[in-house]
Amino acid sequence: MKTVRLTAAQAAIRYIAAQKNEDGETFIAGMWAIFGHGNVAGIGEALHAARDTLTTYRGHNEQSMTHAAIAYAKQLGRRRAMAVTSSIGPGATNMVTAAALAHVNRLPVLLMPGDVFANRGPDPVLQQVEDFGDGTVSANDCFRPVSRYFDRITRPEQLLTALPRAFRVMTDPADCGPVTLAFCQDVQAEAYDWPESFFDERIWRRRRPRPDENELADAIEAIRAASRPVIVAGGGVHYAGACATLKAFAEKHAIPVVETQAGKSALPWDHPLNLGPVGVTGSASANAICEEADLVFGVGTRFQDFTTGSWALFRKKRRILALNVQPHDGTKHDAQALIADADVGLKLLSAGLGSWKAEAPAPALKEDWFRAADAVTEAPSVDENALPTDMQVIGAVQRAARENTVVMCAAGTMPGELHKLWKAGRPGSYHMEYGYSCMGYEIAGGLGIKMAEPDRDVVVMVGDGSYMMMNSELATAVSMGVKITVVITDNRGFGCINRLQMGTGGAEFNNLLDHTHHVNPSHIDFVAHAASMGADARKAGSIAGLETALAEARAAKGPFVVVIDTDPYPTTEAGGYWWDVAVPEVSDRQEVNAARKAYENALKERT
Ligand SMILES: Cc1ncc(C[n+]2csc(CCOP(=O)(O)OP(=O)(O)O)c2C)c(N)n1
Ligand SMILES: [Mg+2]
Repeated sequence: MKTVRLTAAQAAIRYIAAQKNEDGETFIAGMWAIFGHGNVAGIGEALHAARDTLTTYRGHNEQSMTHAAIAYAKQLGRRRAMAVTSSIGPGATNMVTAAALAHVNRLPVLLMPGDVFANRGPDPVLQQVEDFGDGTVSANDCFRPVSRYFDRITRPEQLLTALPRAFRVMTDPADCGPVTLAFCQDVQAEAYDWPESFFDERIWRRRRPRPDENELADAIEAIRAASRPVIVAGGGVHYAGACATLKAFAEKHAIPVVETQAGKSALPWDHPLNLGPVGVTGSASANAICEEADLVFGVGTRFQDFTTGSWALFRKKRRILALNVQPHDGTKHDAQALIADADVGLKLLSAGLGSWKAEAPAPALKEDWFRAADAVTEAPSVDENALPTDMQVIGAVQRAARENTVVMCAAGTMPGELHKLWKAGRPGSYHMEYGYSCMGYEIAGGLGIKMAEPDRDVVVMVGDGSYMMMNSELATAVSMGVKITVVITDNRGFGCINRLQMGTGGAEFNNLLDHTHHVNPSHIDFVAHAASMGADARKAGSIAGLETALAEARAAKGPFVVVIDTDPYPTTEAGGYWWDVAVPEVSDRQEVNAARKAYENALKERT
């Protein structure tokens, strides 16, 4: 056997660079890195030597650069991914939140935090967590519950099995998620005689599992037995590349489609069978169809609470059929499962259904919804003095958007409003991280999206709260010359949680900046802040000013930031569905007692 002598870190990087997707692209498109003693000498040296085959990117925070990596994979429908390396200790645990984000959203990312010395010689090293009773514990154990595959590399040759396993998980549609290879510092630098064949190019094809014949027959029967089925399209439709198949299926069988946050843009917004967004942040049209449906047919959805109205919308007595590649998702709440790739599953179902058709929904439902949505997004009249609403901001961004625009967001007021109001055109034009809804995903995520699809206009919608939590990859976007447009809606605090607090009977407390413990009122100059990192930044004093700024953004060469003050209170009243947020059973506040009563009534409704 021909062998090659390399360090474990050099071998890992060489192996990673040789793994391809079915389009012949390297599956891992690059590695984000922040070095410390846990990875600079080992992985750092290997990355430098391999810089022509695997590009290294330097972010400003391990969590946010992992967000960029994850957004990259999400935008490309999991066809490619990125890797991230950190030092040990704080650098590593900074990535744990991002690992959880990838885990919840079923997105691939390869994490390679450094780990303590396997030989334990210098223990305890700087940043080493010491467990008094367990010698095998390190800070990286925090990754275990948020990794689909976790391993600690304590000998070089473990990579011979660990790396193929890592790629199997990241490219497996059912198991897909973050992989953590915690890489002991001394092991990274240790040499080993590797079989040369280990570094041969390898193609990882997207597996498309076919359904079990009995499950397929039962699913066909379930649909045939329904008179008013509805399709709930989730993120799995995008990941399976099944948008066109879904459209053909819906059209042939006249079944209305509603979209989850991850599923939105599966069908164009103006398609007659797209009844709109479903659930807590859904449209009146979609939720009305779901309430009346006798079969809820989920395709590639996790059925999270925002989709199901905390299961008040899809009550148990309603029949649920779930087409999902992952049995865990396909059997939730006693759903009848059809375990298969969404594209394959829909095609086989359609063949089995033949010319069978459901009753098409009345067009009025959709028309009424868009009348309500358009009313809140249209520009205010010029003599209106009130602060603009987030809905009006969405209207302005929508009017400035082009066919290739991707709007993205993760947390705050905007996800719900965008779900309701954004008119998504083609698949991939709406990128919402609403599985973990992680504040701070936005700017870094926007960077990752633009790296994935450089020809698209990327518009990042971010609240002042999320911006303050994590913004420093804006400087990375500036230095990398990556152009993204960032719209900061400054409502002076955590507007959505303030409203949730009021909705559950609470006093306005600790959310808006003016309601926090303070001596000096907050005056954050977001324009100056963004400009200090090199972004082209300006303030829009009105919706008209925002429209002007968005037109200017077109000509910008790098990141363009526009800040607009918005009213923290109004949201779109139309549409929506109940959300289970537990209200205190006893309280001195009358408002809480009233909210509790309403909550208990709602709980009764759900059963
Ligand atoms: C990391 C993280 N911490 C806390 C939350 C809970 N949370 C959701 S939205 C939000 C406030 C967002 O404020 P901002 O970005 O200003 O948006 P706004 O609601 O004001 O529009 C909070 C605290 C979260 N989603 N993520
Ligand atoms: Mg805010």
